[in-house]
Amino acid sequence: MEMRKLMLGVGVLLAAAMTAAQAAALPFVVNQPAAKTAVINLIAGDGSANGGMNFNGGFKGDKTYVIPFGWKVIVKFRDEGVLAHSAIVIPRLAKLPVVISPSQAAFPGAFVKNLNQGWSKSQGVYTFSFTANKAGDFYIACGVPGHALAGQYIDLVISKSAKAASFK
Ligand SMILES: [Cu+2]
Repeated sequence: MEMRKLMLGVGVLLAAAMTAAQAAALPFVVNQPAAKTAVINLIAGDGSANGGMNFNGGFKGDKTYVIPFGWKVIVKFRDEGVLAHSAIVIPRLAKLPVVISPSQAAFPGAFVKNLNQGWSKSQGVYTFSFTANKAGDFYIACGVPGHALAGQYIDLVISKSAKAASFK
């Protein structure tokens, strides 16, 4: 009986360790060309870059997602940081506002629920999707007040010439 409990405990620990390792190894983008779909793993607070105010370690537009025009984009957002964060796709603004509202989304539904409050690590993954039916340059920005202004945004390019989605 005790041995059985111990074995169960070890199993739970192994499962937890595997989940953490899998999260660390998540690809930032997965192409599904036959379905013209890109699955994006968008991780807020991924390491200490910009005081944790980053996506996939990028900030102030120093990293870029490229998506082929017309593809469906499925964004799997998670927060690995200490602070609550969120995300919204917005047009590239010359000056980022302190507060971003869901009505500023460049595509219908292209934002994390509780945009201004944010989404914490304990809430797990939040998935949203949109169709990249406008070519051009956009930002993926955090919607928690002040975060985008502090640099928590990366670039998103919707390209008529790209054949696959990428992140770099
Ligand atoms: Cu944030």
